[in-house]
Amino acid sequence: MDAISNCWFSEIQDELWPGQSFSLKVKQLLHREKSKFQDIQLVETETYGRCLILDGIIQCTSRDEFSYQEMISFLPLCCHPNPEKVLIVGGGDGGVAREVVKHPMVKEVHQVEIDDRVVELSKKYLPGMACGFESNKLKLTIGDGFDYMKNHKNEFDVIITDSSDPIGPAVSLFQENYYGLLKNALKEGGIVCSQGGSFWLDCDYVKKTMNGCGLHFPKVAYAVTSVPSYPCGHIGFIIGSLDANKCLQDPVKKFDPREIDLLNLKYYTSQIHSAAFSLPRWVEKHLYS
Ligand code: SPM
Repeated sequence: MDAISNCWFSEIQDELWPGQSFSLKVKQLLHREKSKFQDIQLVETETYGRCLILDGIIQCTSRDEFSYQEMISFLPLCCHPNPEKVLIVGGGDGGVAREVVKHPMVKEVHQVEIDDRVVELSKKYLPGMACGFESNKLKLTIGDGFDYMKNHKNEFDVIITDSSDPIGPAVSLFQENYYGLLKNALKEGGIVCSQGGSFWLDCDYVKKTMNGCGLHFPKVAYAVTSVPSYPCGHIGFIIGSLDANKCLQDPVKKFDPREIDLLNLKYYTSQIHSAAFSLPRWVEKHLYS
């Protein structure tokens, strides 16, 4: 946890990525505290801008955060024919909210985040992400995602789970019963998208999570994006649809280059959407056979 030494922060996590560690050179520790839920650090780095670290794990850096936030948002939104009402679980830095509110069909966004300190510190130190909280489409609730969903049935078109990694309390967001709750909170034809881990780190865990999702959703797929500040330089998303005939690889909403510019998207395009589902042969076999 105290991984800043000689101006380098090293992301050491022996359970999730044993024997490897990504490091960033730190210019300044901006803030550190222990909230009710976790250890929170904000650092200014030499080459990745500002970085949010929770319990010793990098959540986002201002240099590459858009590739994660755009993809976890636009992959499910563009698969849905009319994503009017969206729920975000987690996402305390505001980056996913920033992306979701951009979508022209989205009318209402609800977000439930457990740690108000992550929200407040992101407003102070990560304004480029926390601007998502300023939208008048957004209603933020501080609370537990599980409890929230127990009280919301048949309400949402799309639910995005922007969680930290499956260690400690976040483990529950990768389990089969969580997908059961998600299903109940969705309207007919609804779509979910969750942080789904990396196939390089633990392909069995990705498959296990997809199988859990598959017990409740007739269509499940895994897509990837490139994030240099995450271990192995990439991360995946697990996407589930209640529409058994949905082809998740083909976006129903396609943006032309002019719209992509207007939406200020830097990573997501309709071509990237489809490409994200193309996996190396061994991964494809492992996950789908
Ligand atoms: N809004 C950004 C929050 C990021 N949530 C995901 C963080 C994952 C960090 N670890 C990546 C490890 C890959 N398995």
